[in-house]
Amino acid sequence: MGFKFQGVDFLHLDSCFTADELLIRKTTREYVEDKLIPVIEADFREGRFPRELVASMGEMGFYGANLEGYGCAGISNVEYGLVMQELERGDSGLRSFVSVQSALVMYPIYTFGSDEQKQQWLPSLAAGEKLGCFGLTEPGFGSNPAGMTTTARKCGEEYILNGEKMWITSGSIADLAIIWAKVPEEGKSAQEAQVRGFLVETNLPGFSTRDIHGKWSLRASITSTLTLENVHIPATNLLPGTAGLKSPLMCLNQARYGISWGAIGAAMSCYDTALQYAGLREQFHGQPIASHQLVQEKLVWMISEISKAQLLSLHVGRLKDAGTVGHEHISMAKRNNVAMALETARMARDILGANGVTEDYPIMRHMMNLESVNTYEGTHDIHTLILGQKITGIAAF
Ligand code: TGC
Ligand code: FAD
Repeated sequence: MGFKFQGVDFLHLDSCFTADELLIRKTTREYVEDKLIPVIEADFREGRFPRELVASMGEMGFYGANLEGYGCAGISNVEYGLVMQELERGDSGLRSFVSVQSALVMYPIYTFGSDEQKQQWLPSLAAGEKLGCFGLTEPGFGSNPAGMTTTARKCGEEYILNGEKMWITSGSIADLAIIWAKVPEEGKSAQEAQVRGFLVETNLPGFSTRDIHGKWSLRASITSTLTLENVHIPATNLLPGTAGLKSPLMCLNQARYGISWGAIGAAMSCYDTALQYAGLREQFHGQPIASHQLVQEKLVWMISEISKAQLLSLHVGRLKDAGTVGHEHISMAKRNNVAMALETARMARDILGANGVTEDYPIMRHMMNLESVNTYEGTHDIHTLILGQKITGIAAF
């Protein structure tokens, strides 16, 4: 069941996109329609990541698409955003997989890595031959990663890593983990230890993973705990450009930017489903429910908020392409658009009545996914505080 997606462009925003941007959106939309939509409900129900799509997404050029060289597509940030929008119109889990591979694994290698590290890893990550994960969060440190307890101790020509990372997307299928750890120094306290990033191959002795089961959200995505017990890595696996918490936060900016577009995709799917359903479903006097004022009010709220979110992400994307975006702009887009998408999903579910709670329609799946999206990459409230700090000058964390 379900409806064929019609696209959502109330404000004629397509006139603001270039021909290339529209082409990239079209080909990604067709990919999602062809490859993901037919399998996603079953995969979500079974808690299965559609791994068979990994290679074809590499061929499509989705991984690290807004990076230049090393086999990456080299598209603009707006084009990359449209890819994220279309993927998440299918499912947040697939967008999350591509986000992690691109923004949280390839971006740090591209930005902080040595030439050798880039040559070694980026082409195979771009092709999807190698998979990566990003280990920042720990069991005791989610919103406050500065408190992390994972350490990397320098010992001759090696670092030895110890610690635990939790809630790590793609953890157990990754060939490579980007691990953020504190590097203790002689004569300095643990608090003074600097956070740095490391390339950790997941087949090394002492590295193990355990998948987290029982999620009612992002069921088509793998989430794992990573344990590092005396993992020895060559000193050359340090990402040399990393220096302090700012480095992983720079990676989060890339991922949060993509999420701001992805959330629009999920909202578009919910709105479009509700609109089509409301035109067909009849109640009272043989009239479609779309003829009732209260139903129209919900649809109008949704299309207004989606249109505002589209404008916000497009503008932030243009700023990012111009090199003038601030991380607070990205926080505003992530915070606003995910909250908007969650509310849209809830209203759309309401319009479908009882049918809305079934897997015959994508709405409930999007709603459950968006609960995670609201929490990861900085919770809604953490982004409130980031924005509050920016406008008042006072940190209220
Ligand atoms: P604070 O003292 O504010 O900042 C430390 C240094 O970093 C700078 N900075 C940033 N730089 C770049 N981008 C940003 N977004 C930045 N935010 C801050 C800051 O200027 C400072 O620089 P410097 O030169 O003075 O050293 O740090 P804090 O410890 O007070 O923390 C601030 C806070 C709370 C905003 C930060 O910790 C935070 O964002 N927490 C949320 C954690 C989070 O988002 N985790 C995400 C984990 S990954 C994930 O969820 C993947 S989900 C899968 C998917 O993406 O699909
Ligand atoms: P907490 O930090 O414990 O927050 C709980 C509540 O307290 C929230 O409402 C929060 O807003 C509030 N709160 C916290 N501090 C404050 C404050 N100062 N003021 C007001 N309110 C506050 N992490 C990775 O590193 N890599 C990944 O790949 C990754 N993938 C994920 C995939 C999924 C499906 C999920 C659910 C999470 C993933 N995460 C990942 C972890 C994610 O980034 C964290 O869940 C997130 O940062 C929040 O941390 P927490 O869950 O520990 O919540």
